[in-house]
Amino acid sequence: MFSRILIANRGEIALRILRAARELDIETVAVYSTVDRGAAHVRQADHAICIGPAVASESYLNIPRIISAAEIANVDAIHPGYGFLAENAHFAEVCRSCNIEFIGPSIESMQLLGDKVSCKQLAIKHKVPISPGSKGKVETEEEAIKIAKQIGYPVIIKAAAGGGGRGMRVVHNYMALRSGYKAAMVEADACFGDSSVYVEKFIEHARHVEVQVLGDQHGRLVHLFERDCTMQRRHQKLIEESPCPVVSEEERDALCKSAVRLCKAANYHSAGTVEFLMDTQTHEFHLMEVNTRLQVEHPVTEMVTGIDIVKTQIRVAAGEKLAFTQRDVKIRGHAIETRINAEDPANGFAPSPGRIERFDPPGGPGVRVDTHCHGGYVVPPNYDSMIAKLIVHQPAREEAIATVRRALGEFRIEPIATTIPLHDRLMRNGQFLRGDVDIHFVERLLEK
Ligand code: MV4
Repeated sequence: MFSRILIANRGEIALRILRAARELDIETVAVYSTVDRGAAHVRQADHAICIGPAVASESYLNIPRIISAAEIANVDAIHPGYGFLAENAHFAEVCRSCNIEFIGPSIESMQLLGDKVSCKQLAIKHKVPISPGSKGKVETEEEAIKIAKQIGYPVIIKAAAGGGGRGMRVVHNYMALRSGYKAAMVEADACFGDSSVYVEKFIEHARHVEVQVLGDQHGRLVHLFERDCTMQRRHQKLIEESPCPVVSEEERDALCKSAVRLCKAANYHSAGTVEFLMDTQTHEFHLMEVNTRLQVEHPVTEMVTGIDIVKTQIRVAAGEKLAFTQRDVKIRGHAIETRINAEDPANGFAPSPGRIERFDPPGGPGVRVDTHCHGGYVVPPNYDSMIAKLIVHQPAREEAIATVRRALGEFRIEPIATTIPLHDRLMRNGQFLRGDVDIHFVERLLEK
């Protein structure tokens, strides 16, 4: 096992990783920007190194500074958390060249699955359901038009190097495709330094359902069932739950098996997530992308399976074998996560950084709060606005929703604006309660 690891992140996830490391008896090294000098992850780590100013490009995203800290602290491994450098194959390469273990998948899997075109080609080869469209990247406007004619409008143009909703555009007809195709390529080149795009049928009414996987470096890979992340706004998830309230046992089995097939084909190890769109009318699944990292919403899966994903991720990175098989993984009850952001839902979700005078998290049966905040904490304006995750676990969905409502009522965060009132509203919404939502639901509700 590792003796010492560096956590290349901040906020709640830095604390989450620190806790996992401590339970594994691994020393922790925190890194921080000047604005985070008093942060909980800095105070709680065994060692802490300042890596630069608040601006992420000069601290948490700065590879030379993080590697320098890792060398000075003489760590065995780096955990990147999520965001920042977590899906950066170049960073994993630098770690390898410095003899530091990157706690994540191999560089090769990150590259193969990170490129949406090669990921989709692998999916086709292994009979993982996809949306009909181009076989690979689309090189010319004529080709895009030909494919759109075959599959029918609307179609979606996606950047091969995109992901998480960046670098895509939906077109509803021939004229929009003619003007959109070049623009999509120019945009992809500007955003990702890669102009490759591909085209597929746009699924108009869909849910976001994703499968958590965990693999070791000895060829074992299991799934931890699915999460439903349909409740989102502008590609930012708001609520995640497990299991998905609308998939049948047969659908679940097929979905999870296809995620395992794809990841095994990519020689995947570590924690990963295969995202699918589920057509709300036909219940057909279509691969969206693979996230080669630990995700924000991993706790809902931890609650329903009882598996500590972060500890497992560290163990397999150190070369250990998975200590459980697929048969050992069971869904126990229902878990829901609500993301509490320092944003004002009543004012267009404007960021609401600043000093939190009062921070009283909820407690009691079935409640877990993952946060780095406390009374007196100042939310800096420089990073992601998520300040806490409220996760509940109960035997059934209805009870879980009741617990979320109860816990939201206990949660006091003052005086900054947060997404708590929005969550309270969503947890009483009839369509959400019935499972009658799609990925556009929240935006449509807020328009009203
Ligand atoms: C799609 C899609 C519909 N059809 N692909 C969004 C993020 C990235 N993972 C891919 N995404 C989507 N891909 C096909 N073939 C719908 C989405 C999508 C979405 C699209 C427009 C507006 C909001 C959306 C929210 C989630 C997913």
